[in-house]
Amino acid sequence: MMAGMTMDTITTDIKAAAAAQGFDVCGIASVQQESDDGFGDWLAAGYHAEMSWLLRTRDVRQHVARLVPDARTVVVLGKYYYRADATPVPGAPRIARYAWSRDYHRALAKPLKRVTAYIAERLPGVQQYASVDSGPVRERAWAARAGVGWIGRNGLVIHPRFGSWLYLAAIITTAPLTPDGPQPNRCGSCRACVEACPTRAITSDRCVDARRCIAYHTVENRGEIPSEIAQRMDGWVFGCDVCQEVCPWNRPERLTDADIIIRSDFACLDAAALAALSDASFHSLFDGTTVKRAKRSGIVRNAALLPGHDAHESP
Ligand code: B12
Ligand code: SF4
Ligand code: SF4
Repeated sequence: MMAGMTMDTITTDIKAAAAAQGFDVCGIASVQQESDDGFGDWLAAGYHAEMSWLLRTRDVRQHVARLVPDARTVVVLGKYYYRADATPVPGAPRIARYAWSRDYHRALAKPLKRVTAYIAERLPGVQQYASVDSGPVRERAWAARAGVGWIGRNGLVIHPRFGSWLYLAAIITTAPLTPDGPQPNRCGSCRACVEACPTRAITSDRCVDARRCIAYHTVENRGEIPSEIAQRMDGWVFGCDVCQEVCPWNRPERLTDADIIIRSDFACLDAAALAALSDASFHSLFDGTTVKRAKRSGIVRNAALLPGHDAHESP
């Protein structure tokens, strides 16, 4: 470290570097804040459904030091993605807002790498692990500890300005950066998300049972969708935004449009065409987007369940 340079200054510079890379929020948590916040109980209850990778990586998710020995802080970054025009025409199949732009895993990879490199440049010798979504890092819990927002009743991190429309990424680092404090929970007496969830998947405050969640079934479930869920899919073919759309912190009138390019053709998808999607059309429509995660078979299965489609009427 250069003489006279305090950790506060370096922390401020890292936040500026994150902003320069296009991240809308950046908060820092001390690893000392790591605690048992119910993750183990969530797994023990079977709420992870068939996502066995969550069970397999349980230990490392609960102890960041398994990824980076001597880790001192976790830098949490958020990228805002709300766009008013990412709204399907009435009756068209619905794709969740987070999937209307370029796959965020890819879009954020380089900016994240640059912020990680910047930390190493300022503090040579630091050990770090960076991840967007797919690494064994509990991004929401760390975002809350880093003061990026609070965890709402729907389980999502809510930022006072951006609502819950944020992709999250995290850098675990041995750098002893200056931590931010957590934010107060501002859900108050509101229960809009709990009441609006079509499948009653929010079982208690901040706790979502993936076995009942439309986002799980449309994206991660590789088998059959249980009929009690299939009947309540509400037009979703990839993900689900109901518990976000009803949240007062996500009201369109309090939000501005994010500076991202979206797939405006996702506004008028056709259920019958999706249910009959060939391999080639699946690739031309969804390559480069997060929708690829569901695979062609998943999209075809989901679209076939939509109202008005023959498969939906069959017993
Ligand atoms: C598995 C997973 C899912 C699963 C399970 C969802 C779930 N509720 O956990 C499924 C497929 C259903 C899913 C759905 C969605 N997901 Co998801 N998902 C993940 C993933 C990969 C791991 C999450 C996980 O470990 N879950 C297990 C829970 C128990 O643990 P946790 O999230 O670490 O934290 C919980 C505890 O910390 C607890 N908690 C903390 N403090 C306290 C205190 C008390 C007292 C209590 C009781 C609880 C508590 O609350 C947290 C939320 O439940 C993360 C990425 C990542 N690497 O973290 C993305 C992630 C959480 N998902 C994300 C998104 C955007 C979604 C969807 C909105 C996508 C969509 N539109 O369809 C939905 C929302 C569903 C919902 N309401 O949760 C974002 C969230 C962004 C945000 N602003 O919060 C993440 C962070 C991905 C990313 N990098 O941006 N997801
Ligand atoms: S994503 Fe949809 S199904 Fe899942 S908890 Fe939210 S509203 Fe319920
Ligand atoms: S809808 Fe209400 S209870 Fe649910 S997350 Fe938003 S403010 Fe909290």
